[in-house]
Amino acid sequence: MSKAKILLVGPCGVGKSVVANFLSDQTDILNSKYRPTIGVRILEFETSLGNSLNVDVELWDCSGSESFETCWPAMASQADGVIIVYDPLIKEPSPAVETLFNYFITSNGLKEMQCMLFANSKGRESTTVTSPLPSVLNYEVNLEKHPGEVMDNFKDFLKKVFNKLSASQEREELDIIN
Ligand SMILES: Nc1nc2c(ncn2[C@@H]2O[C@H](COP(=O)(O)OP(=O)(O)OP(=O)(O)O)[C@@H](O)[C@H]2O)c(=O)[nH]1
Ligand SMILES: [Mg+2]
Repeated sequence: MSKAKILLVGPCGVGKSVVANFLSDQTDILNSKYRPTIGVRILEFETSLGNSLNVDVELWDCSGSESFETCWPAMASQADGVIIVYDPLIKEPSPAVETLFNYFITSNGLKEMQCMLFANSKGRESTTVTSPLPSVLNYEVNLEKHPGEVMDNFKDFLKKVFNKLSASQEREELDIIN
């Protein structure tokens, strides 16, 4: 069974740790008080993608604080997929979604399909938002009202990431034979 390293990145306080806890099946996620992540938290779990396909996920819940930008190279290294979480009600987030995309995707040699945006308005009313990166998958996250959708979007994303991983692996195997 293969394993994918998936990053959750985005500004401080946008809900990355809450989303990480939800995706890794931890309970009581919305009642906790804000505890900024120090550096990074790595959550390892197995999840089912249907058709008796189980995969291992290493979910890196990264701090959004500038003081941990020195950790970005270690976070980015060998990443297979990146979820950028942002608050659609904040006009000029820091770091900007574009900055994160450029660093963790473009400069990191990943393809656009290895990235997904989560617009998390944290249960507040949000008017439909324009995506900061129109060509990248962008989902509105509402863990309070539609948790199932968040999980479905995550699993669809994982399917794409694992398809890409197995295609690369097959190519490497063919290169060895030829
Ligand atoms: N009500 C509600 N609160 C949320 C939701 N998502 C996040 N929060 C709250 O927002 C605060 C920040 O959430 P975190 O998940 O810790 O934020 P973070 O992005 O991990 O922040 P850093 O670790 O500092 O980068 C916490 O108090 C959460 O409980 C949500 O969907 N609904
Ligand atoms: Mg956090």
